[in-house]
This record gives sequence, structure tokens and C-alpha cells, in this order.
Amino acid sequence: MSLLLTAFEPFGGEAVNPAQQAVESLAVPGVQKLILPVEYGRAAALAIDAIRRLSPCAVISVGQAGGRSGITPEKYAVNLRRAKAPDNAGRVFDGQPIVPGGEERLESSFGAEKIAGALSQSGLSAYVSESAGTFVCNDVMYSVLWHLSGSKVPAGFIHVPFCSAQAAGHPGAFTMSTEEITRGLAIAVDCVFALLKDGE
Ligand code: PCA
Repeated sequence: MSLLLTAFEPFGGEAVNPAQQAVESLAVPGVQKLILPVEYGRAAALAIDAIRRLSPCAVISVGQAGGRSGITPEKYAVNLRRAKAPDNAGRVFDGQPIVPGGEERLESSFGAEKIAGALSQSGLSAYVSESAGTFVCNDVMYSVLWHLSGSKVPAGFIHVPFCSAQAAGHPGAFTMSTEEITRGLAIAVDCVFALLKDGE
């Protein structure tokens, strides 16, 4: 059984998505990768399809949150779609639920604190985030946690900051090299494998 690691295509006019670049360059055994479109509903459906098909031992989804000053494992997803920016299919939501009647908030189950701690210890800027936003990343995080609720499969979301290649377009913003982000994801994957081992 392998761990499912998802990331996203570029969005918001950016040429790259460092989440995609880091996931694609990560070379660790036991990981299956999936790059998702930045589209409400469709991204989540593709992730859930992959979960049904692959029965992964754990799921980590990764996306970009430009402006963050480190790698941020997310603690909560909320049952809400709301963003001024359109998704890559041109759709805008202004306050609709992801799962009508679903719980308001779901908590990640992949050990956000442990991951942030391990990242910091390795010298990477990292902290736990309490909000994954209300755009497509939150949509995937909420939908995957909802799908897996009641199962023993740990899941969660990690937002990564701008990468160095995006620095010119965002003067003054915090950036990390793609290599550092990739190293961070390798650490996160290790933490989740350790969590699974502890639970055996
Ligand atoms: N970040 C966006 C969607 C895709 C991505 O990488 C978000 O934070 O919702």
C-alpha cells in the first residue's frame, strides 16, 4: 500500500505551482503522485477516485499559499467555497457549502503539529496553519477528509510558500527554493509513515 501525494497545476496567472514541482521531483519509495486541476469539485472528485482505486495508506495533498512564510501543515478544513478569484474553469463561489449538510469543520488526521515540528527541526521555516482558506485547496482537503471520515487512513493538507522562481513577480514576499520545499515534503511523508508505524 502506498501513500497518495497530490498537488495542483498552476493557477492565478502563475507560470508554475511549486507544490506541483516539489511533488514531481520528490523521489521517495512508497508514494503515488497525482496532479489535480485547480477546479472546485473536479479536483476533489479526482482525488477521491484515486483513493478508491489505490486504497492508499495515507493521503497528503499539497498546494501553494503565496504569502505564507514557511511550509504550513493545515489543521482544519471548512465546509465552504468562497473566493473572489475564479478557479481555472472560471467559476466563482461566494459562500456555498462543499458538502450540503456536512460538518462545518474537519480536522486533519496526519499529525500537523508533528510535521511542522520535524520541518522546523530540520531548519526549514514551518508552522501549523489553522485555515486552509476557502478556495480549491480547502475544497480538496475537506472532501478528502469527509470521504475518509470513519476510516483509519490519515490525511491532511500542506500549503507551501512562493518558490524562488516566483520571487520577481512578488517583490518582498517570502520564498523558498523548490529543493527546500521538496525536502520539506520528504520530511512530511516520513512523519506520516512513522505515524502509521506507531499505530500498528
Ligand atoms: N493553491 C490554491 C489552489 C491551488 C493551489 O495550489 C489554494 O490555496 O486554494
